Amino acid sequence: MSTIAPSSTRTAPAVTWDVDDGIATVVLDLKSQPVNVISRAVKDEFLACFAALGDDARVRAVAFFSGKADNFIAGADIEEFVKLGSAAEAERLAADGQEMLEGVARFPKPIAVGIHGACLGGGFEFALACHYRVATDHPKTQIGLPEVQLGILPAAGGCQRLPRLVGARAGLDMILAGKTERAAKAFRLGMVDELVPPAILAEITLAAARRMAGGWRPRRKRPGGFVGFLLDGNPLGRRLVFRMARKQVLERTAGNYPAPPAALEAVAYGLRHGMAEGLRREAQLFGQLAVTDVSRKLVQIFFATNQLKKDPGVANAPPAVRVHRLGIIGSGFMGSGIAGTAVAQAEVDVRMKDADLGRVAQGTLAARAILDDRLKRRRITKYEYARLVALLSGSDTYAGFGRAELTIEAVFEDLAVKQEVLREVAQVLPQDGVFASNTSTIPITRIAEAAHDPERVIGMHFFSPVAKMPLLEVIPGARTSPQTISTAVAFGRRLGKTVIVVQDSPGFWVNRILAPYPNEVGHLLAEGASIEDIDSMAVRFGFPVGQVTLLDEVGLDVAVKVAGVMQEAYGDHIIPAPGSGLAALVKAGRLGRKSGRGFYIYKGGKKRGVDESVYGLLGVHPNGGPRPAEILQRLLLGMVNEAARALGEGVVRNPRDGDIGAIFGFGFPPFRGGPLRYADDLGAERVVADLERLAERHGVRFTPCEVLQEHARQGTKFYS
Ligand code: T1G
Repeated sequence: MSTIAPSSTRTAPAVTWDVDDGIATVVLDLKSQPVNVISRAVKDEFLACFAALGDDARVRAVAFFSGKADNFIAGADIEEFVKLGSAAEAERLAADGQEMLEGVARFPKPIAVGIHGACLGGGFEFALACHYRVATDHPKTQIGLPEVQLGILPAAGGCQRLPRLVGARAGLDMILAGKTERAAKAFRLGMVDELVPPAILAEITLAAARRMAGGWRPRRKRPGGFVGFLLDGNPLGRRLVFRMARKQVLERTAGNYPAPPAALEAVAYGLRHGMAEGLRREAQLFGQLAVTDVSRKLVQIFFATNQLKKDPGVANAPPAVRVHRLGIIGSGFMGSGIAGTAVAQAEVDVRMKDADLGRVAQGTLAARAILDDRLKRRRITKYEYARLVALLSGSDTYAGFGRAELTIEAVFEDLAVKQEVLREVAQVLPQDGVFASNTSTIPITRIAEAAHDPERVIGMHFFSPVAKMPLLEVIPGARTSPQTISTAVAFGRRLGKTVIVVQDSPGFWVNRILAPYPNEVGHLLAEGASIEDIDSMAVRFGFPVGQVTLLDEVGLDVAVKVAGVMQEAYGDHIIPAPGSGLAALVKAGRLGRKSGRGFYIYKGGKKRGVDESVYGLLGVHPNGGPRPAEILQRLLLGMVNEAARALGEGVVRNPRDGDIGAIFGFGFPPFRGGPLRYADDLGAERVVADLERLAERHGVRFTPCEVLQEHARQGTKFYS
């Protein structure tokens, strides 16, 4: 086995190789890290290795593999590029990476690469520079260029090589959304040449290297056939493709994310002016993006979610109980959503229960719909679909709940009903079975009063729709045991959720910091603001939808319920606007999207315009109201103030959890980093001054909380 002396910081070399019968087998295994990444040091080892192989007359071809069990290469080392001090330095880093891969692409001996596990960013760009790609047909094998999700673009040739391999449209579809694909789809798109079971990856890759050593070269058919030729294959067609892509990108990013338009520019420029010019433009654009605040914020979110992935949720956490069977009580919208997600993500046995078999059947169908959707989008095979569907069962009794390590209730939002369910199921739950409530407003400690052993009662607050919303709030009650916490957190993570542990106080974290937001909508409408103005300001700030639209999505009846709990708990500063407010709409049967009418009209599942008659029902008149800038300030600073106040009370353990909760819970714009990072960017002094000005004009609901005042006094930040 040959190696290159590793850099001073590492003892073991990352790149090793052997030569056998003319084929050099190269293995990358960064022993110091759980995943392979391409750092400067690894790049140096690559360069030295390929130089040695180039000079080695025994070598006629190369087969490249990762030495990691489930990871190929996770890309360039993100830790390195966040330390970049200038656009020029970043551009240099990209150009160096391009140069290395140009060396691979032009290597005088053919290189076949065997891919198993995550092959992302610079890792896939390396594979694209190689001459033949074999990938394993395995769930762990994810292939793509996710760079725009970090606020940058693929800068080691990805914007040039991928569109040339799979066509401009398919390449842009991957790059502009930062998609990663399962190996089967990557094969269908032409991103890899062969799809094999993991057991024969080495054999097939070596065979390909031998074939190429003998002069064989892969003949890849033109991607996309005739349409591909019409649109991807000529400048006129491509001009149309780029124009449409530019339109979609601007619609999706609302101009808040510079990376996708820049990536489009890098792809278009390269296809117009050739590979070399394309690479130069790519490096230049990467340099500009890598030092932006947007990229820094998105990278902070990447590392924050990674830290949360490893956080058991409680200090000195006892090992979590592994859940093999999940019990679900209440097969309505939330219950069936949890059931379907549990089968699809965690592949556990799910037993549903509801008052009658009719409801159970409906719930089972709704849960199965999550699997249907994955089958339709080819995320699972027919065989996997059949196997997963078989994991779902239901009944109108608690039969089967005796083997459920975890049971989650999602019944009607009422304390007495939930306590009754707890008493019933407690009679059949296994010795160390955990009971979790999906309540969004009722204190867990209150629910647990109905339990013989409240240590095993916890809150698991999912967001709707469960299969799509990434956040899970885990809420320990006053007597919940550490093992119950670690069990709930671990299971939440198996569902693919980002889990934050929050305090058992009204509204928990997400509904708590959201509370001032809909409340302020009431005040703004009463002062003559229009629904359009309120929603458009929020979207321009970066929210996926406006607050009024969000109320219609959540359901006005649910919003009234949550608002009631918030006003009761925090009446000193959550002060509703005069008049009947949302209750009048609910009384008129307007529940939002689910009833076809709320603030907006919904037809055929689509949102139509504002329902003007809603103003009459609310007793308000949209006659101009506050200036747009003030609308936004009042919506945002109310939330920032509540987030700071709740953090001060320990509702979340740290600002990281708070910001991740806001971003994943209700779409606080990721490029702003979350309400607490946003407050840091504004500066506590300015936030306090703005709040004091608003309090003078609009009342105590804007009185800056003590936490913010202290930061303003000390000149400190939430993130030190
Ligand atoms: N750089 C640095 N550290 C990384 C890393 C990376 N690219 N990827 C993962 N890590 C760390 C991570 O922080 C964690 O650290 C540990 O590895 C295990 O990760 C030129 C410039 C690969 C799917 O965006 O999506 O290439 O917490 O817990 O759940 O165009 O990590 O243990 O200290 O997430 O199995 C583009 C990012 C880079 C992929 C594995 N690449 N990584 O998930 O493990 S930009 C990405 C992931 C680029 C080029 C550009 C996931 C994963 P710690 P983990 P996992």
